[in-house]
Amino acid sequence: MPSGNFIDYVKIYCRSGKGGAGCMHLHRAKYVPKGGPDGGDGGRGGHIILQGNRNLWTLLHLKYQKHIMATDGGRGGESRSFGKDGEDKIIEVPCGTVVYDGDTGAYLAEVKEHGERIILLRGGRGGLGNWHFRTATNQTPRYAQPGEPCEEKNIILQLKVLADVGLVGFPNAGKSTLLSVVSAAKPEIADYPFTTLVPNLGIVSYHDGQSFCMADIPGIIEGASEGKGLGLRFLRHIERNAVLLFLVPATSEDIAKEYGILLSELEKYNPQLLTKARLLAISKCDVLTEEESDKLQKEAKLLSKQLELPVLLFSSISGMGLSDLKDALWEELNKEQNQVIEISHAPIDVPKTDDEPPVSAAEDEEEGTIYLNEVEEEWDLSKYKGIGWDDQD
Ligand SMILES: Nc1nc2c(ncn2[C@@H]2O[C@H](COP(=O)(O)OP(=O)(O)OP(=O)(O)O)[C@@H](O)[C@H]2O)c(=O)[nH]1
Ligand SMILES: [Mg+2]
Repeated sequence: MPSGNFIDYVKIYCRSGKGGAGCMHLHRAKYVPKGGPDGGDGGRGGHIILQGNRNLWTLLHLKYQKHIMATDGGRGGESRSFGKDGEDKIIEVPCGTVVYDGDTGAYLAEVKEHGERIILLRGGRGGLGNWHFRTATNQTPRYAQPGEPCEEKNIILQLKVLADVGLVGFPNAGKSTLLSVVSAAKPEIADYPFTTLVPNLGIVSYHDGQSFCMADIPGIIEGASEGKGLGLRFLRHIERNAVLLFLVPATSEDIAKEYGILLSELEKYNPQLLTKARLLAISKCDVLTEEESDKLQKEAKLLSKQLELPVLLFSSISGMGLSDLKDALWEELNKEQNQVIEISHAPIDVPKTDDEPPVSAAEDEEEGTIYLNEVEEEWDLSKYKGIGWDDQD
């Protein structure tokens, strides 16, 4: 996928619909004296709803959508007719989309599954018509409820791709090459750092038609948490992974140190990442001579004890160790304790330099709670004079 099309962050101004006003009306018909109140209720305003869709992989379809507004509820009418409900707006998002408040950066919700619906902003309830307010002592209530106001919010949608295995490594470690040999994905591969600019996903097929999903994310360097390289922006894509596969090339001078740096960058981003199952794989083993290879095998055993995690050797070019690597990943994925991939989402920083301030919807609206008020402007009471409605007993 060209990097311009991988959109994993969008900011949208959303507004639900206002509730329709209830109607103040007194029934009038020939030969029906004192027909009584018959004002209908207003309709509900439309909700803003998020819905998970497994066929979407990015937020590209929302890139140019800066405002999403549901429609308002209709006003109630005479003869107790209800106002029409406002139309809900459904925003389809890929599974794994996290919603934040666009102004404070606070976490709001997460859409995890296909078809899952979250009502992000509720439409205002419609007001009650004056029919509801008839009592024995007030048979001609001349008021109806206004509709509830709408809700509005700037939201940030962030995608955290849902993969089983996430690849973590310095640039040029061979992450994309590994993904390209174990899956059908065709990521860009080159011998310069930061070839991969956006995450790539691939489905790795395993025995008996089973498979798991692997995510290749851009390389991490020391100081990434301070914004070096591509920073930690893409680390969120491994937050939901069950297993993290660290890649360190065989040519590295100090494998343990390189692994340590990667781990500490992850910790700075989100300490919860360290609770995930980890594997260390030493890539590009084809470049080693037989002697070096034997030496590394022994070193790997020591490392495994020292770091308390499985250490494997492989080469994407010669294919050496690939099936052992898949076996090890599959084993980790199927462990009970690795099934739970829940993680709490820390609030995000909201960039200050923002585009135009959102159009304020509530400007013309009364603030505060709903109260009963007299709806007079649209109902000219004088025309009912003399036909019996007003007569107080
Ligand atoms: N000899 C050898 N070279 C490899 C192997 N795997 C990858 N390479 C080479 O290493 C270089 C970097 O590979 P990539 O897969 O692009 O590395 P990456 O980790 O995705 O790098 P970034 O996307 O920049 O983070 C390429 O020139 C590959 O051909 C391997 O197993 N053996
Ligand atoms: Mg790459």
